[in-house]
Amino acid sequence: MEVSFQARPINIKRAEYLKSQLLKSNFVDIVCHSSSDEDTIASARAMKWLLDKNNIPSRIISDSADKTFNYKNGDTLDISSQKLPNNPSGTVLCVDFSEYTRVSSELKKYIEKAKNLVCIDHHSGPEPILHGNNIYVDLSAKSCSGIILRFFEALKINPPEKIKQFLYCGMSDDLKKNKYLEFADSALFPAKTKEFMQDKNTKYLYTKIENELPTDDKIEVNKHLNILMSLNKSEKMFKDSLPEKIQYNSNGKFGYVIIPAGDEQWNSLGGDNKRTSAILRNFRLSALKNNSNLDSAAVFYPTNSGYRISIHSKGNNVLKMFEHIRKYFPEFSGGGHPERGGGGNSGLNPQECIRWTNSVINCIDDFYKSR
Ligand SMILES: [Mn+2]
Repeated sequence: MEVSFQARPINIKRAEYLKSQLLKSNFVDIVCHSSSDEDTIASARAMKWLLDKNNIPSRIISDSADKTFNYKNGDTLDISSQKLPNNPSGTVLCVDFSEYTRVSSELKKYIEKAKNLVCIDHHSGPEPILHGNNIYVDLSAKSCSGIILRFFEALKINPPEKIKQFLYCGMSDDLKKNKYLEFADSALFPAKTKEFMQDKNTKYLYTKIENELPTDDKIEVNKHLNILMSLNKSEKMFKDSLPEKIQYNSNGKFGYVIIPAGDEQWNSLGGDNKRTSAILRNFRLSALKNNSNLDSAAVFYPTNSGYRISIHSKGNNVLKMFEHIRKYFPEFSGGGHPERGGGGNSGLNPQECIRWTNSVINCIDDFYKSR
């Protein structure tokens, strides 16, 4: 048996082998990676459906699954890893990850004790969970949901509409992260990029599931993924208020908005969460797009544990900027990518937040003065 499991049409023997590994046990723990995203959750739900169909009890385990995944009312995850028993009673199936750095140390210990292990994934990493026939990794696949679709296809299994909708959601979200799909603020359907059109397997699979799903199902998923399209009245007001609050450094290269600790509007929106961070990200990107003199745009805002800056830079200066800040302000912790990043501080009182913010702003101003 070959090790690799392609998102291309799957050899029936390989698919049957995987299925037999899952069905031979009397219980399956389906494990998602930490910071569970749509793809790992959709993959887990589709596999749980298959196990249910074959009368094998199972449950979905996640270190950290946001409740926002439940765009279908009443559809919740089975269990969190905090409630785990000491030992897995049957098979452990890892979806959308296949190495230990993707889970907490508690979950790692749990997985290590499994009598039978299966992994389905499209990533590779430094600490593989297993080697051999039971690990199916296809690095060419753009989502684990896509691999699961191929798996069902090989076995001639036609999942119900609800499962297809989950898989469509998992695929769309990973394709968005890969820049294969682009969501415009107000469009009901994402645009397909050149990269998407050139990837034969992705194009085939995504088009297939698109054709099989009713329009309403697809719109529901897209609204869920495209947060800016489904803003409520107060979220919209907040979004519209941000450009008015922008301040600039001395040469206008750096634009920023400060949301003070204890800000009422911010707190009424639930503080730092998936929805507010989508709004802040949109503000930074539009500010950069609309002002050609601006090199970077940032927001300072309170989080659950402290205070934070999130920043985007057109000239890919984020990491250089952070390095510069640390020269004068060594306790600043920040990281990310050249084009976007963030840094934060925990346990500050409001007075300290102001001081922290001013220090960061002064350092960034100094960074731009020298350029
Ligand atoms: Mn994935």
